[in-house]
Amino acid sequence: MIVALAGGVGAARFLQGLVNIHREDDITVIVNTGDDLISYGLYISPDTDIIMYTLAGIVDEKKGWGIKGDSFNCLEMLRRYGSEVWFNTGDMDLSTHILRTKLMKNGLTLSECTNKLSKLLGVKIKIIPMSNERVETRITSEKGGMSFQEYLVKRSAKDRVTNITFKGINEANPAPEVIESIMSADLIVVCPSNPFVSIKPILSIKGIEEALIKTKSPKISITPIIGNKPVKGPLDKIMRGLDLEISAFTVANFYRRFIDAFILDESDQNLEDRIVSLGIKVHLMSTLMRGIKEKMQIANNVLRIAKELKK
Ligand code: FO1
Repeated sequence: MIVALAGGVGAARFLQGLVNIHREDDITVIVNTGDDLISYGLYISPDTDIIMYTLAGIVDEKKGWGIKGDSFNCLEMLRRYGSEVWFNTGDMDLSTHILRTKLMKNGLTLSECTNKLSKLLGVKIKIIPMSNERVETRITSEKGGMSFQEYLVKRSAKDRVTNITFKGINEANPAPEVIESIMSADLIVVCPSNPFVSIKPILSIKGIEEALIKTKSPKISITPIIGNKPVKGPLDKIMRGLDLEISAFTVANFYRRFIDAFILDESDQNLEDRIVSLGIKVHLMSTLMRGIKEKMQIANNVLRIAKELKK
């Protein structure tokens, strides 16, 4: 079983390549839910939905989130009613949130809802939210505290981030099967996601990082940064705010407690020695994933490196 730790768009792109070269029913994805929000009473789980829509082949590829061809009539009507609308949920996308919220109200856990929704969309890989308890990523900035989506979407990531916290993290338990899948995995992949807002919440839930350290399987991470630019999202802004060096080295260093190998972009060869000095094997390659061929190539490389690590 391949187990992937995942955020949103970057992870979904890698997984799209992986499902083309490996049996879908042998892949489990543990997804960040710190970005989840409640909007107009609906429970929205953006990273889960991005992965689910991408693997179901219905994602809006250009944006990386939402459903292709979606309309926004409901939001337009809400605006007409004078509501402040900033989180862009399309009409078709809304049906996912309506159904999830209804199922949760009927007593299903977030994992049960995710399982049901992804099955209904024909997704065969197992998608597990990191926890069934609510964890909320909070951004502290010069403008005060806010949720992650307020920071990213409402305020366009323009505020200097001074701290990131995860509300509810100490009370949260790993969702069923999270620890079991990590411990029995043949390979763990840390997807090219934001380490500080997408992967850190997963690692911060009790028992998860310890399981990653303990498990015997090879653990490989793929860089989300090329040069000093993230492939997607506000990672550079967040790192600048936190006074961190904006480079793949910082990412590798952040995962050093458990990863065996790090996939570094070939243009960042100058960082290789520093990462190797952390005790991590480095593999250089092109990491940009535009088309399906590039996504499959990275996935193939990950499987090849895993085999080498097992020797
Ligand atoms: N990202 C945006 O930048 N603007 C949006 O209005 C927005 C809406 C949205 C709706 C549903 C969904 O599943 C994702 C959505 N995203 C939007 C993406 C999301 O905010 C982030 O990309 C992830 O949380 C980070 O992984």
